[in-house]
Amino acid sequence: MKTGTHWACATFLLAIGLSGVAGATTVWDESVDGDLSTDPNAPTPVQFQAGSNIITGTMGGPGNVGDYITFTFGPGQGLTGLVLLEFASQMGDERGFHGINEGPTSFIPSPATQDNFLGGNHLNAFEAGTDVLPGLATTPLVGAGFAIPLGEGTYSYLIQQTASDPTSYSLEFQVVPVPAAVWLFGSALGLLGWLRRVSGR
Ligand SMILES: [Ca+2]
Repeated sequence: MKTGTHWACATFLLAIGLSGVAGATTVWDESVDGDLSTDPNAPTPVQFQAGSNIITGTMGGPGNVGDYITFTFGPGQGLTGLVLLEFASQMGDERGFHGINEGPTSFIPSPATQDNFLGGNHLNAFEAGTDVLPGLATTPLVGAGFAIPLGEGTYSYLIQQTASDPTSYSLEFQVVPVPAAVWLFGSALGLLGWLRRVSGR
């Protein structure tokens, strides 16, 4: 009976570990899920979960200057990182723009709308592999900036390339893992109990 319990616990811990490794969730992939909205008045709603949320798409081509999404964080949720995984232009313009604002709708960036953004910044190909959220939050090109994590509320995000240069991109939204932390705490307690039982034999 004890051995069975240990196996169950070990399997449980393995599952937790695997879920940690496989924690990146593809939230939207335009090649699978269709084009994201190009309309600032109607961003595509996406559901973020605790952990890594990946969005992959293309913008910058004719009729697709920018992609717009909107998302909501509940209590205890927030954005802690935004990693640019990929930024690949077809014609060599390696600088785009991205921005975040409060509310379920967004704006076409312009001198008239720039103050509506919490933060907006250039997004460069050379930033691939880095977290671009701190730049957006603390040294934005437009907007007053914001604190990290970006907490409870509804927000919209846009990524754009105004040059007619189709650019594929991939972004990883890192959401405060409150439930995951609870799970880890629980599994740590489980591990402790398991070690005690093992060492006590
Ligand atoms: Ca698109």
